Amino acid sequence: MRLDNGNVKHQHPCFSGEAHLNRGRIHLPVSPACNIQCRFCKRSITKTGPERYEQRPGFSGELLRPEEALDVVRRALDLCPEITVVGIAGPGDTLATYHALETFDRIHQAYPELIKCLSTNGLLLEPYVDDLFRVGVRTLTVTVNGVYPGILEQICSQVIFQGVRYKGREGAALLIEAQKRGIRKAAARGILVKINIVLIPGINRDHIAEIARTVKTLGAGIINIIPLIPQQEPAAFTVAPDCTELSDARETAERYLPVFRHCQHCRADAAGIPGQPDLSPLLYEYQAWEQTFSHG
Ligand code: CLF
Ligand code: SF4
Repeated sequence: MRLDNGNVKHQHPCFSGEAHLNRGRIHLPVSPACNIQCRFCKRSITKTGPERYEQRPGFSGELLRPEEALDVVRRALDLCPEITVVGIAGPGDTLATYHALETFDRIHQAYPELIKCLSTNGLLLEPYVDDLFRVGVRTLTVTVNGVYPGILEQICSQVIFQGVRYKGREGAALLIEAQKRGIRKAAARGILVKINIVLIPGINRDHIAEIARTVKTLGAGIINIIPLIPQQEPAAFTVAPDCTELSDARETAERYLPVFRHCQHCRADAAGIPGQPDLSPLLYEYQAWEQTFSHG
């Protein structure tokens, strides 16, 4: 099957309202580290047994290794032949380490017909667009929670770029500009770009129109608004948006771009048709990630 844009959209459960009912995805949790710190992010890995490891930006731990991924995909396709998409969405940032690119390279050689889908915070997207295209990535998600540094600094506390730590507004500005360059280049390369926005009441609720307008000018094709999954702390992140806030945000974004409304807030190791029983317990030895935040 040749994967042109129309075909990709039609076959992808997260880019088409139709396909989400009958097409599946397998997430490969190969990306251990992150290069920014979102204030709401709490990644953790729990192996069976008493061990428990917290993950923070820059921390690297062993998850699924790129060389193990092909076997997981083979088994997933046996269990669920409706799978059309191989996604890498975490649990850290997918471009903070080389693991996602290496994994896609292996999968693309064995299964060129499967759609490769990457989700990233976008900090390192621009320099990797050509490499991503080469290893078969045709759909991409970038999480854009703010396009003004004064707003994004309330959500993202620091950015680590080329070995230097940037805090507060300086880091936020750097991330915004990197995301813009990356989205523009990816869209121009022919990759379908979805924008995820984590809706955080009190911080970016009134900023949705500006985000949507900005990403549309960069070439993004669809928006997915993800309600914040409330955390214990800090205080600004303890309250999830209610149904009205979510619905208003979607309507606002829809003035600029189509909005995907079937998101299942998948974990980094989700498998199967979204909304149907998750197959990951049959594929992975351990259940690795808490349902805290999805990069999908
Ligand atoms: Fe995975 Fe995300 Fe690709 Fe889909 S999920 S990397 S675009 S293959 Fe889909 Fe899951 Fe929602 Fe994401 S339902 S969290 S939108
Ligand atoms: Fe990194 Fe994603 Fe967590 Fe943000 S939400 S700190 S991008 S892993």
